[in-house]
Amino acid sequence: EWPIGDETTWKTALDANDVDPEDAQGVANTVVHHITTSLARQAGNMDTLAAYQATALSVRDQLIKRWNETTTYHTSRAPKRIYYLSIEWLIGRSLDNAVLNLGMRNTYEDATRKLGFNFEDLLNEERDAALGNGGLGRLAACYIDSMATLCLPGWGYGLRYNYGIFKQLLSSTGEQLEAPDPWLDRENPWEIPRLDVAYPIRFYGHVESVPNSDKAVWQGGMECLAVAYDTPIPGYATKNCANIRLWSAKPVQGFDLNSFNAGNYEASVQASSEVGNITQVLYPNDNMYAGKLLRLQQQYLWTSASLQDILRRFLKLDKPWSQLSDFICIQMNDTHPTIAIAELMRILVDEEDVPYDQAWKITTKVFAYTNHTVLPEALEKWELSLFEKLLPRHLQLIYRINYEFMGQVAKRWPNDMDRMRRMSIIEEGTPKYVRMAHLAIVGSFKVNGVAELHSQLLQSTIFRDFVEFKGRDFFTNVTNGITPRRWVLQCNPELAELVTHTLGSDQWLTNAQLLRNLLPMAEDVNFRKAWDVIKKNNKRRLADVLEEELGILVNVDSIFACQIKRMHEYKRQTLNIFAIIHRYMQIKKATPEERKKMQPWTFIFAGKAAPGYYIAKLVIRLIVNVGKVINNDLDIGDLLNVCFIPDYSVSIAEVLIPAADVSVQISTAGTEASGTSNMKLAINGALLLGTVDEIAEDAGEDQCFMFGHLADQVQQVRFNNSYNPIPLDQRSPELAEVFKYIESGVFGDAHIYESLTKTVYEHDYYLVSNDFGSYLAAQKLVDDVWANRDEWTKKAILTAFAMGDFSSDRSVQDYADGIWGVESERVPE
Ligand code: GL4
Repeated sequence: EWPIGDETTWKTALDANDVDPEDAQGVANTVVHHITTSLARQAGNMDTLAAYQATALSVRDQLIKRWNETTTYHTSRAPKRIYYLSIEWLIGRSLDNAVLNLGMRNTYEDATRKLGFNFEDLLNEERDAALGNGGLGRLAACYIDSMATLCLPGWGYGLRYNYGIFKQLLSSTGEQLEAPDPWLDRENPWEIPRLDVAYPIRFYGHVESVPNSDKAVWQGGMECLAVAYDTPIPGYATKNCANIRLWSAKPVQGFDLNSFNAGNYEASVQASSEVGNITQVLYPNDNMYAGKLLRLQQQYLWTSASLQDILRRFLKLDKPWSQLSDFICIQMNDTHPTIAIAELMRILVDEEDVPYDQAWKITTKVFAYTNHTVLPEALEKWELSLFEKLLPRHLQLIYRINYEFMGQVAKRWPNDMDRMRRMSIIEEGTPKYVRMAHLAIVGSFKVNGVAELHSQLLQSTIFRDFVEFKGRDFFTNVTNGITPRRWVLQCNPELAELVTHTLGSDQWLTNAQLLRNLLPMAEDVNFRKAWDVIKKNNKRRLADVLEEELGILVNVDSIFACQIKRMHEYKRQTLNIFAIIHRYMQIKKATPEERKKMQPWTFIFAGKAAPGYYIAKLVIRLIVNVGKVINNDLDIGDLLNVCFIPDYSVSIAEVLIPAADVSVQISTAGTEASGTSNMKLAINGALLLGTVDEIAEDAGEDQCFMFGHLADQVQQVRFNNSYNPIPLDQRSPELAEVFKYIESGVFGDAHIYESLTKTVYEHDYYLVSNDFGSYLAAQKLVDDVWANRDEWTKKAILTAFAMGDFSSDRSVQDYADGIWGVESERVPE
């Protein structure tokens, strides 16, 4: 039944907004509509930025329509919903991705050409939405794409930072400089402000208990609002459209009326500036915990607002609290939203009058937690005094949760004080800490790691006690994945076309396992030729960028070896740059005859270092300065180039990844939870040069160049390095030579790098010296295969088409089946 007004008028108006996806004139009409109305511009007063904005607004209209249909459909069906809470969303650009997913890429290209613009130019006007650091944030972006494509009733929740990850600049001496990323300075066409969707959030204050009840009253302190901004995320080949709801902090009142009336104007606006800080900037740490109050404020604002929003939707269903977990599941992307467990308890107990025990039963059926790292320095633990100041009621609830939990542990293992101390949510000591991972495990119904090896390590190391307590089934694995839409179709259109043409359909884009059917094409000469042409085109495109942006001329017939990821000691960019220096030394020593037999390489690095991470920044400096020497050494011809591309981003990755021949994945075994750049590189035909990880298993070890100590050997070697050290020239004579070369001052003042080489000379925690020889040997194998180009191409094809398992559609389906218990709800055509 039509809800309001005249049905015919409504429906005619709705139909009038429809655009035929094939109709370029129709699309042009909508673009011009936005040019003249939304932008208040005219044909004579246009530039590519305005054309981009109008095009984006036209696409956004399409998205909103689908968004509306999806929400209406899901509301009517009332299915179980999944909410994905991630403090980072590393989306990148949206225009190309949106028109591809809508199946309107060609129509938009036509329409904008007819209006006098080149579509590629428009795409380049868009700024990246860079609300993330690296793998963790990009994973969330891939997952929401898959949730939309699989038609799952799901939303993402995050924070609308005014500043995304910093812009990385390089000084003339190769040092990283950080500049802000004011990505919202230009209007963001991809977001829909929902100023009416705002929830109150409290910080600080005090708690009064309510006699004879579990309840308490939390009051006073500072109150602010979390305001919603929605980003619609279209699925591929479906009308379904998911949503990322991002919260922005806003003062409750613009200013404090009392101070204002008292004539103190400055004080009257002060409160609003403290609140405004909360969603100002993304913390730029990856795999590194910082412990800042503002970060805890971010976490609480985001999780509290998200929960209030989720519960409001649930309450409309008019179901009892006991059925909460039949209708919602909340996936916590790492421990950042863990405070949600205490917040749900607070809402149920204090506000909804649910008795404590019942509330705990309800709560522990709702949450699931994904762990993304075993690095101890990345595990969140809040200083108790800071926590208590900001969230006094939550600390009380955590004490009670821990009390009951410790009681269970004591019952199972009487008098095992050491076990209790290890497992407690509160870390005793001076100072005391709240361990967020422990709270996440105790409050969840399922915990998962992100790769086979990582999940095993979790269970045998940091969560070992919890495995004994909860049982094996409580822990599971969901291997990470990447979306083939952005990471093949969008970034490598020629390869996508070859695949679609050869398979006779584009179904591989939603069923990546179909790629396996192309494995036999490795033996097909014509296919290999077509493959090589595409790779060469992509390499040329990248070479042009390197020339334009960095002034470095590279040899497009060289091996393009990419190490593109955050700068971190465990990822061992050091190993790579030291090996490059070694290679350079070999070339310098070689006779002209010997040089003729050497294979040419171009090493490409990109990645940011956390601003406070001194050693990681030093590594950048070394890479840049080594590059300067090598790239300007005319004597070595084009046998070797080294490029550091500044300000790595999703958009830069889209150019780099299709051009790579070799994917450099050389973290110390067992430290990288589940690399995802390796998946993107492999599916675009780069061969893996790396330490153990599961891509090797899947692609078949034959296709990869593996090296280095295995995860189960690392502890012992590490122990020896620290306690029974042998001098570096015995551990690795080659590396000792490289260090001497650095110390001779070839790459600038040697003492600059002392603190870096010292980490290897001394404890070498990451086994750089122990793996150096075998890394060189693995590169030698790469040389040999490259010498036989046909064999190379075969391996590349076999690698790429074995990647079906690493589609994020597979990952998300695993979550849906194994953890969330949600089902596809496709909007009818
Ligand atoms: C990370 C892991 O380091 C990375 O291997 C993984 O791909 C990613 C997503 O699961 O999560 N953990 C942290 S912390 N940052 C990451 O990127």
